[in-house]
Amino acid sequence: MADSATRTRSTTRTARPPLYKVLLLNDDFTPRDFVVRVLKAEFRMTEDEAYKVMVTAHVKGKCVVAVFTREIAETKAARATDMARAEGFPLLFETEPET
Ligand code: TYC
Repeated sequence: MADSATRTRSTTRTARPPLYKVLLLNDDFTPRDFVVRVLKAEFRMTEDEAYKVMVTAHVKGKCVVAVFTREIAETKAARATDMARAEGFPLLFETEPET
């Protein structure tokens, strides 16, 4: 068969992995500054990005922080939540599959 001819693939392309959202949940106790600090540290956000996400969660109850593959989303959510526990704050990050 000539190089330019069309041929049927003998293998299937690898599917893209499913993606998971990391959600920031509001609470009445964690200081705003601390939420911003955690977002900057764990999700590499700028001050402005982190502030906007914090205010959205504060007003609406929750906010999508970022989207990753499952293991990365779960690890980052756990690390961010642990940072808050270490300081005695109830701040919570959750993961949820993207539909
Ligand atoms: N609601 C908190 C306060 O008024 C601040 C806050 C914002 C906490 C966002 C959590 O995800 C959060 N101190």
